[in-house]
Amino acid sequence: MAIFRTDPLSGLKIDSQTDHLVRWNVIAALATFAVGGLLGLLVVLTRWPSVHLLPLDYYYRFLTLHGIDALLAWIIFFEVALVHFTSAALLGTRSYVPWLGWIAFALMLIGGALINVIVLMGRADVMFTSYVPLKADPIYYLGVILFAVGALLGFIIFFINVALSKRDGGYKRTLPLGSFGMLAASIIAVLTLLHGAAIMIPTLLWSMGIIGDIDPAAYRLVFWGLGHSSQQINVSAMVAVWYMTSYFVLGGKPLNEKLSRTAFVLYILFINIASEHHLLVDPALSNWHKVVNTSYMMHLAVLASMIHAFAVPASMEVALRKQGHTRGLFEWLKKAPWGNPAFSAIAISILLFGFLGGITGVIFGTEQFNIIRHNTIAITGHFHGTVVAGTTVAFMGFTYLIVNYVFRRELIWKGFASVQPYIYGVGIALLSIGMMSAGSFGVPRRHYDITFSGAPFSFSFDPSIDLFLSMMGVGGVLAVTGGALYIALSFGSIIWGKKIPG
Ligand code: HEM
Ligand SMILES: [Cu+2]
Repeated sequence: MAIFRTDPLSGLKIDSQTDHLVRWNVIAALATFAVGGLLGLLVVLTRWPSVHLLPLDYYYRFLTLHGIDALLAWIIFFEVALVHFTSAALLGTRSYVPWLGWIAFALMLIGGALINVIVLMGRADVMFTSYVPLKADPIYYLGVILFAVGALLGFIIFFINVALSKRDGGYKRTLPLGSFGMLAASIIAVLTLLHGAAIMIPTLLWSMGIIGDIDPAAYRLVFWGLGHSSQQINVSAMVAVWYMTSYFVLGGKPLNEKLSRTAFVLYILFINIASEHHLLVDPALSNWHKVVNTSYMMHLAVLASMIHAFAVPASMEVALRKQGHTRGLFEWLKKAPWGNPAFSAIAISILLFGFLGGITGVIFGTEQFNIIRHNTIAITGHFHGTVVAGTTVAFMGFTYLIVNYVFRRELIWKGFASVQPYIYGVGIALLSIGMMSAGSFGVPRRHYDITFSGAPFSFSFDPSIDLFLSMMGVGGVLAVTGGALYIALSFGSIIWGKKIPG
């Protein structure tokens, strides 16, 4: 028998299993984010030439783990929490297969732990992409596979819950938009994780010496079926969070639900095809192929983001005007709850995702431009604009709502909380713009020492490159400060926050 409670703040009907599954996945996400952020600090302090902190091998080791803990673990743990939230709590029905939720959680936890340990032991300095023929200890690939299988089960729970929820009257004809966005995310996740299995299982066998060798071009093609498509899980989940926050904080509803739903479908249809922007300089694929994929198909996925980026602010505007802020064109904007971190995080996420991530993605994904930006730190600047300034910031904001609705705690340190998204957002914006500017001067990504400082002919720096890498460094330190504040606020509230009755 499921035991339900009615949450006094959100009005949601939540059963106790869903409560626990959301809580533990969020706690794991916070923990991995803390480790990933600390490693990000060490890495950025190494790429900042005037600091150049870490020794050579630690730079690559920590870079590998930063990518894994921040991109894989933090984001996916949080997304699985969103799966449970949107397929049960948001529909007012229960978790139908909580045991599967715990198996998924355990697999992800074990897989994540294996990766962390083996990388820190120095046996898997292969960076996030683990391109062959760079070889890691088999334990590393095993960890990735266990984590991915856990995540796959986590996303499959979405389909099970939603199918059974309809029987119990959780929804009538269509899902609410927050759940619909996570439906898109879950469909893409299944496709993505199958690519992951297709490439990681042979690579595991190769590292064990069972398979002779793996063709690097084939590896890259299938890997990006995993690596890029998974970014569309992140974008869909982020947009679902945008819609849900507009609804929870302001009562905002999309003006044209059909349009918003269609935009999610565009993600499902076109994003996998657009994965080829990672392969634009690869000689193995033909030009025709690359151009059709990245200069045509990619724009259909981008169109979807543009629709959402107008639909969400429009839903906010209408809600605020309904509250009586109707003077002039922009009174609603002035009167928006800028001091509420759940709201401001979403506003920052929409703005930065559009300007830093989206626009640069379209540019760098075009074949001609890609030739001069590929493998420069400009690319790292681009994806810190998408998955950090966009997805991570949105998830931070939503954490504050989950602390209220699911952990049933008030936020501690409300003053700090109200500025946290701004600190993180400004930091990441500086980091990302610094990286993109340095990259446009040709600074490579994943490079320990671009001045070759110990060599007989080491050269001193171009002042403009130094300037932009310092901008990245300052932005990075600021972002880590905002990130640490987020961790302190979230854990602090979970432990010491005033209990919300109900
Ligand atoms: C807290 C602030 C953060 C800072 C200061 C930071 C800084 C950096 C730096 C300096 C690099 C290395 C660039 C290079 O040398 O090639 C990097 C790489 C990377 N970062 Fe971050 N980052 C942060 C947050 C994040 C987050 C939240 C995510 C994911 C959601 C993320 C995902 C990645 C990935 C995937 C890489 C590439 C790893 C690789 O090339 O193998 N970062 N980051
Ligand atoms: Cu991509």
